[in-house]
Amino acid sequence: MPVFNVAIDPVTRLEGHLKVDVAIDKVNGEQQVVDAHCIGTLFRGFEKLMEDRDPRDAPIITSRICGVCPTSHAHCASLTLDHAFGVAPPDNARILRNLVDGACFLESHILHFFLLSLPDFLQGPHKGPWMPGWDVGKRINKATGEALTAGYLSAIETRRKVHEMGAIFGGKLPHTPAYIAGGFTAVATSAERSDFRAILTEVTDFLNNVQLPQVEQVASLYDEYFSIGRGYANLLSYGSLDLNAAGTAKFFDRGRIVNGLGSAVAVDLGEVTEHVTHSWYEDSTNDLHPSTGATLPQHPKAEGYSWLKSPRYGGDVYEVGPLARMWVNGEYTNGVSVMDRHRARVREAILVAEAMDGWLDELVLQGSSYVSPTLPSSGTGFGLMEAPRGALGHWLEITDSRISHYQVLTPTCWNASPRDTAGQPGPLEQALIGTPVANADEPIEVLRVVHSFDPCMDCATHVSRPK
Ligand code: NFE
Repeated sequence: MPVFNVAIDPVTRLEGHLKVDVAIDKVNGEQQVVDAHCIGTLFRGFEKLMEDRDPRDAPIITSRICGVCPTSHAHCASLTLDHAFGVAPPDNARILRNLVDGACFLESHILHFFLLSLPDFLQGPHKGPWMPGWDVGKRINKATGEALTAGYLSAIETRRKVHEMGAIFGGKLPHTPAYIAGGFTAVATSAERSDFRAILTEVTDFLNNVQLPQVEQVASLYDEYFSIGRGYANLLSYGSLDLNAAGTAKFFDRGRIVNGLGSAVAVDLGEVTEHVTHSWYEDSTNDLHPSTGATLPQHPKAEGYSWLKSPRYGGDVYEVGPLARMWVNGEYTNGVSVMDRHRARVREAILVAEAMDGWLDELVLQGSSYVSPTLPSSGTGFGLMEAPRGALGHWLEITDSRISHYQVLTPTCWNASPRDTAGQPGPLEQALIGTPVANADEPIEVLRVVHSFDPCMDCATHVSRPK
């Protein structure tokens, strides 16, 4: 039986540009993916353009990395600056930062299920944006399909409202200017809090009564996807969203799950390094911790096949994202698969929305949310948190009051990474291997696995080669 080599380039319904190469062959009589390569086709380069700039610009510039999680990058950069400047913002800043970050989670998780993933399972109306598409393997009947299509349409409107909610304190969305070193620019009023809560109530209702049941409906109709797309089942969360001024309690805990087993174990941040053996970067920069990491492009390169580096923890491969967070927090431990990622993601959105309602109560109206920091002539800092797609880190070094070094390690760099120096496939590559494929000409099963990770290649890579 011949091996089919299929390149999906670009994979649509994700942010940025991802190419997936899969080899498809029969194993024990079943046609399936036997090998996979994930290729980030663009160079991001933000680390280079951050050099020699005023450190205080970091939240504004890094938020342009992505149009889906700019809030995450602005928040992460603000935490990085607070650390480097040695400044402790007022507690109200923590709450405001969390509320706008929460809005980012909600809009991202609504976008992901309805607009990016649902068309893999549902044949919608025969017009754009549903067509052109692979009209194979769809098993949803007319009545259910109409209900899901109605959910899709209301998701678009709900997502707009979430942006309006985030903009109440964030200034504007998606690229909120409110995150700054030393705090947050907004001072909350009673009217703003009421407006925010009114939208939040509506969105929470949508999550509970539309998105959750519709995710469950799709999961029940495609239940073989509870055993497809497992991968290594190593899960990592940095933890995020401080619940007190000292940062000793977090809404998302920090931890690791090893091989889908047991409860969370500790994270030693020194164990995070980035491999570049199969990435288009100079080998002299291989296996460095992000605090000393370098971004030295080398293209072409004999063993290279992606612009993404390969982050590893203690040399092992880890998946990040909602399933990792929910498992580490003990909120979802059903399994590691395509459908478990979808189910964990919507449950996480509901937990975030419920928590946001409580954070609104904690706001001190008209309270200060900023202290003016002093720009040091030299120093280092880092920020570690959770973006909607998983663990996010920024690392900064300041020399002569300018940025001398900046590194950004995004969630999709973890999930869509290429092989590492030991030859281990990245999380998504490994999850694809073994995926049954009915029709090698239209391997929609591959898309279902890819989309379950909600990749964002904008966050992972950015600038195109001139040629
Ligand atoms: Ni561009 Fe992002 C998130 C970050 S990355 S969407 O969430 O950081 O994978």
